[in-house]
Amino acid sequence: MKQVGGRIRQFFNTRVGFLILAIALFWAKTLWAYNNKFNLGVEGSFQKFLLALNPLPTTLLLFGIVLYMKGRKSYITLLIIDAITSTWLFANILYYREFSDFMTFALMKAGSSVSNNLSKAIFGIMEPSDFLVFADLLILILLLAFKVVRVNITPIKKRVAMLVTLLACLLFGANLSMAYHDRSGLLTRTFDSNYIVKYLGLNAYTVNDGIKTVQNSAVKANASSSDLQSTLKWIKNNRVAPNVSYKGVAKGKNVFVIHLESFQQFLIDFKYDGQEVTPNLNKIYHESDTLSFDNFFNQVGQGKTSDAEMMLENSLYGLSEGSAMSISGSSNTFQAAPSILDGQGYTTAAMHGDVPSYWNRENTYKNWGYDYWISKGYFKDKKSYEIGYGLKDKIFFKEASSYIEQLPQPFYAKMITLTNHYPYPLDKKNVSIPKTKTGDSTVDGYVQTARYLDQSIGEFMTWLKKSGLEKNSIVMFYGDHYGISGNHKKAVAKLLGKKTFNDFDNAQFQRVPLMFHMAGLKGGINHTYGGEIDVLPTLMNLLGLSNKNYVQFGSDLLAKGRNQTVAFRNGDFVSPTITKVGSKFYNTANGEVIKHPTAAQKEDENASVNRTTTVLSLSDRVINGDLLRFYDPKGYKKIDASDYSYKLSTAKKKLKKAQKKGTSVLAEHDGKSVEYTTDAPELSKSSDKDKSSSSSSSSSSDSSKSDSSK
Ligand code: GP9
Ligand code: MN
Repeated sequence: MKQVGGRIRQFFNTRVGFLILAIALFWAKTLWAYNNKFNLGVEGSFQKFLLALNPLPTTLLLFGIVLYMKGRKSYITLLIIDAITSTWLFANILYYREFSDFMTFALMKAGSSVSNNLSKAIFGIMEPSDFLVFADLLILILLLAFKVVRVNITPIKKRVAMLVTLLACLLFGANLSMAYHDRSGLLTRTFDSNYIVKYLGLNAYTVNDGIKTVQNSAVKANASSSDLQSTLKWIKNNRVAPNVSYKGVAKGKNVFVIHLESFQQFLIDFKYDGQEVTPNLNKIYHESDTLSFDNFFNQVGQGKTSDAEMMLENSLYGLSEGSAMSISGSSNTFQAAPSILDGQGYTTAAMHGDVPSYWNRENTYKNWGYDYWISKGYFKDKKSYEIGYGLKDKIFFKEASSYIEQLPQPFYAKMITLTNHYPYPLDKKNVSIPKTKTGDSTVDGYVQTARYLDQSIGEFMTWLKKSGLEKNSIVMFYGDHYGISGNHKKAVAKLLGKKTFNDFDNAQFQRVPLMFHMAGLKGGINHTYGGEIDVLPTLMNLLGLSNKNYVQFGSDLLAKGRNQTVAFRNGDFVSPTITKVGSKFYNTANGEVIKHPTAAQKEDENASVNRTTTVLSLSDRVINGDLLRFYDPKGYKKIDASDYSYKLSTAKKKLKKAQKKGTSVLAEHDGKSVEYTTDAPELSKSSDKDKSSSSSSSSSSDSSKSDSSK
C-alpha cells in the first residue's frame, strides 16, 4: 500500500503528473458546479456524457500551455491559469443565480446596468458552497507549500507539449462534432447559452461569445448616424397611410398577443378523421368580430420563434444567420412594442412556459421594455406538467391567468405557447384525435398537438369571458412559423390530399394565421398579402397610435394601396402575382413556372426582387449597426434596460404593490381570483400523484426538441 502511495506521489512529482492532477481536480469541480450551480437542462445519457467530457479539451489546452515553460515559472503559471478560470466560473455562478444566464462580453461592456445590479446584490446572493470552486486550487497550493509534491524543474520536450496541445484540439473537435450531432446549428443559431455550456463547456462558451462580440462591435463601431439615412429615406418613400376607418378602434384596450407555436394556416378548417382539428380557433377565425387574414405569411429565418418575435414587436426582420435576439438582443437599442405601449400607460408582460434564457429573451425583453417576463420559474411545476420545452399549454394558460389578473389595466400581454412544437410529442391522456397516417413520424403527431393547443385556447377564451376581460381587450393570434418543413413534401402532399407538393407549394404553405378578435370589431376575412413584419404597424393603427416616426419596415395590413410583396428571409418572396423560390419565378395564381415572362411580368419580378433585397439589407444594417441608438422617435419615451428585473421575488413585490392602483382584474373582483376551468388531466384531483413521467413519446435528447428543418 505504502508502495502504491509512494508511486503516486512520485508521479505527481513529475511535471506531467502534476499537470494531470491539476486537470483532474479542475474537471471534477467543474462538473460539480455544472450539476449543482446551473440549470443546464441535461437530458439523457449522451448529453450527460458530453457534459462530463466538455471541461477536458479546454482545460487541457489552457493548462497545457505550462508545458512550454521551464522550471518554477510553469508551476506558478499553472496556478494563475487555474485561479483565473476558477474566478470566471465563480463569477458565472453568481451571475447565473441572479440572471439565469451566463456572463457575456456584450453585457459586461454595456455593463453599467447589469454590473451595478450585480455588485449591489453580490453579497446577498453568495452561498458558502460557491467557494468550493476554489477547492482544487487550494489543494494544489497546499500540496506544493507543504512539499507533499515537489516542484520539478526538468524541462519537457517541446514535442510532448505540442502533442498535448494537439490532443486538446482533437478532443475539442470530437466534442464539437458530437454536440452538433445532438444539436445541429448549435453555434450559428445560438438558441440558448445554456446549450453551449451544456455541450461545449463554459470556457468554450466564453471564447465563442468573445468572437461574436468582437465581430459585432467592429460593425457597430464603424456605424454612424448617417447610416440610418438610407433607411429613413426608404421608409418615408414607401410609407402608405394606415386605414383611417380602423384607426383607434381598440384604443386603450388590453392587448393579448397569443403566439401559436408552429401553427400553420392550413390547420384552420382542416378536417381529419371526420373532425375539425382546431374547432376553437376555427370559430374565432370565422366570427364576425374577428379580423382574419388568409394570405398572411411567416417570414422567419434560422431564429424561428425569435425572428417572429423580432418582426412582430419591432417590425424589423431577423438576420440572415442566427437569431437577432441572441446576437443583438442584449446590447442593441430597440423601439419595440412593449416600450411604445409602456409610454402609453400600459403594463407589459411576456409569458412562456420555457426557461427565461431561451433565444436570449431574458436580456432582449429588457431592451424591449417588458415590465414582466413571466417564465418557467414563475409557475408551479411538476414533471407531468411538462412536455418538450416546458409547460403544457393548458397548464400554462391556467397558471398564467393568475398573473394576468394581477396586471394593472390596460396591459399588453404576450403569451407564447409551446406544446405544438416539433417533434409534436403528446402523452396519451391528452390525445383527443388520432395521428395522421402519412407514415412520416415527424408529421403525424402534428394534428394531435395542434388540437391540444386549440383546446387550451378554448379554455383561455372561456376564462377571458368569465373575467370580463373579453369586453375590454383585443386578442391577437398569430402562428410563428411552419410546423412541417419543406423536408417533408411527400407527407404533406398526403396530408393535404394532393398529388404533388413542390417548392411553389411549399412557399404557399408558409401561410400562418393572423387574427384580431375584439367585441365590436368590424371583422371578416381579409385577403391582402402580408407577413409578420406588418403586424406592429397594423396593431398600432388599431390602438390609435401613429407609427410615422418609427423605423418599421412593415405597413398597416388594412391600408389601401400597400405593397403586397412578402419577403422571405432567404430573399425569396410571395406576392399576389409572383412567387420566387431560388432562381425560379412562378405565377402565384396557378403555380406554373414563368418561363417566358411578358414585359409586364418581368417588371413585376424585378420590382419585387428589388424590394425584397432592399428591405432585408436595410433591416440588417439597422440591427447589425445598432442604428436605432442614433434615433429618437418623436413622442417616444426612451427606456433603460437597467430599470427592469425579472426576478420572481421582485415581480411578486411589484405586482402586490400594483394592486393598490385598483385597475387589475383581481382588484375589480375584490381580490378574489376568477376561477379558471381546464380539463388538463394532470390537474384533476383523480390524477395520480405525479407518477406519470412527462411523456410517453418525448425522447431524452435535445434533438427531440430541435428544429423541423432537419
Ligand atoms: C422555446 C420556444 C421554441 O422557448 O419558443 O422556439 P422555436 O424552436 O420554435 O424557435
Ligand atoms: Mn416557434
